Amino acid sequence: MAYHLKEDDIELKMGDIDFSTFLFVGVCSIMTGYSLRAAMKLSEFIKNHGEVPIVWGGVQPSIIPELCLQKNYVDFVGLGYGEELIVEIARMLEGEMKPEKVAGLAYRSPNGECRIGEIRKLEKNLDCYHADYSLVDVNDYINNGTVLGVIMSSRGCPFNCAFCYNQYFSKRVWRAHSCEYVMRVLTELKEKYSFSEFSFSDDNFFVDNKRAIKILGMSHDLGLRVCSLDIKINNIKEDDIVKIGKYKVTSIFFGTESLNNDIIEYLGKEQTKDMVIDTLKKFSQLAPDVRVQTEILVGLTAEYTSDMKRDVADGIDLYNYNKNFSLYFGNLVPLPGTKMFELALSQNIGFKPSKLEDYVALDISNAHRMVDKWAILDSPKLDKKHLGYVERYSALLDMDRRNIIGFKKKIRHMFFKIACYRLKNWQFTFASLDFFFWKISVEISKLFGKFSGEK
Ligand code: B12
Ligand code: SF4
Repeated sequence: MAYHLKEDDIELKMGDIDFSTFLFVGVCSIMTGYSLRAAMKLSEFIKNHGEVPIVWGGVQPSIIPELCLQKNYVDFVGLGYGEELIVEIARMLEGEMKPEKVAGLAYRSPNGECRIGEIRKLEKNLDCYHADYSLVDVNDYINNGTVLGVIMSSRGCPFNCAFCYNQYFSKRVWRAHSCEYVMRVLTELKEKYSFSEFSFSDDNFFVDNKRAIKILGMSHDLGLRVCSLDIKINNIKEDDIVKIGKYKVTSIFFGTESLNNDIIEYLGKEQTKDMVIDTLKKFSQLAPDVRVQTEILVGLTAEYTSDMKRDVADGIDLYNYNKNFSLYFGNLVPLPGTKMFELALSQNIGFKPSKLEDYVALDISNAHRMVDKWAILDSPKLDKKHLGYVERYSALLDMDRRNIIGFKKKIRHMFFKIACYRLKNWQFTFASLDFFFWKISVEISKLFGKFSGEK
């Protein structure tokens, strides 16, 4: 049985279940931040409603199993990829195996200490795992004919970005399903559900270009449109861009992170500002209908406020190279297990998560409030507030500027221009007024759309 829960649904959806009939409950895909808070709340709720072993897994518990096992509502932690591990955990709980024999399992010894079994070996052939979509209602993931977040054609990434979980989780090993497997899954889903677009949730879809293009072509032939995929620009060639356009991919995303070449190097990104600009220009020339999305991170460890300001201003200049482009400024969170996390600790300016609750607080939505614990701000109070605005104004930057016809588009464009001005000049006086007027204009646009039929 599988449940996909939101934090507020726990009591409503779990209240009537008799957990004592279960062999165990697995709390899955736990991430740093509010996902962890939900996992804690759910596990505590279940423990209070019946005696059943609770097993945690996902990218966050895998890196801090000791802290997780300090909570009495967590009995076991599965480390790393779980397809085979979960079966062995079930066998262990049925008495067929001892915990110490289960590779990749963290458990409590009889005297309460955390013990971690040996590291599991990675299965190279991903096709031997077949996701059982019948366990969830895929309709829950379909919105206006688009399926989001349920299809992965590969796992891991060979790159070494200093802030990314791949450093410890996949150990930079990239594993891929065959094209035939991906097509089989898509065909099965298409027969059963009504959708015309879908996204790939791969970390890096373009590790093997030939394979990536083949999958895009096959999806296109199947009558499906790929609405988003993540790429790394080092791998992309002109011919790939032409094909991405030809197969009508709606949008691609790549991480820019910074336009300051020293910082890019510090991030281990293996790219340069010129490469970013070149990619934008090429998409504009060779695949103008493909929306190009990217992100610049602010509040990096060892980044001074002046660096941040310059990066944000340079980021706004990227709009000159592609009209079907959108940029997001995200606040960095040093995630456990990454080099960035170690750097944040070594700064010695207050960053020192030591209990599970500290990892809950380490939430992206909270990042600008905590940023002075890892970034070097010239005027901490002001800059923390400004970093919050930087992220909020990002939302106003997302618009297609190829044709600005119609009332709604003109209003949107006006706010786009305001956001560009504010960000480029780091000018946030009376910024909250912009968001107030933005809210009002959204309401007016809705009304206007209702009367004029404009979308
Ligand atoms: C799709 C996705 C999303 C979706 C849906 C998330 C979801 N699954 O609920 C959305 C858009 C909502 C999302 C949001 C966010 N995401 Co996200 N997301 C992903 C993505 C691309 C795929 C996740 C996924 O479903 N994978 C498939 C599952 C099967 O993989 P898995 O969770 O790793 O599970 C495996 C193992 O962990 C293990 N396992 C998992 N559970 C269990 C349980 C047991 C009992 C056992 C034994 C094993 C086990 O077995 C599984 C199979 O091998 C990943 C990157 C990636 N490619 O994995 C990022 C990723 C998980 N997200 C990340 C982040 C940072 C976020 C956000 C904080 C981003 C933001 N700016 O807000 C938010 C937080 C959301 C939240 N709830 O807290 C980070 C997490 C880093 C961290 N340290 O936590 C990742 C790794 C991306 C990255 N490169 O940094 N995300
Ligand atoms: S390219 Fe993307 S997925 Fe790969 S290591 Fe860097 S951030 Fe992670």
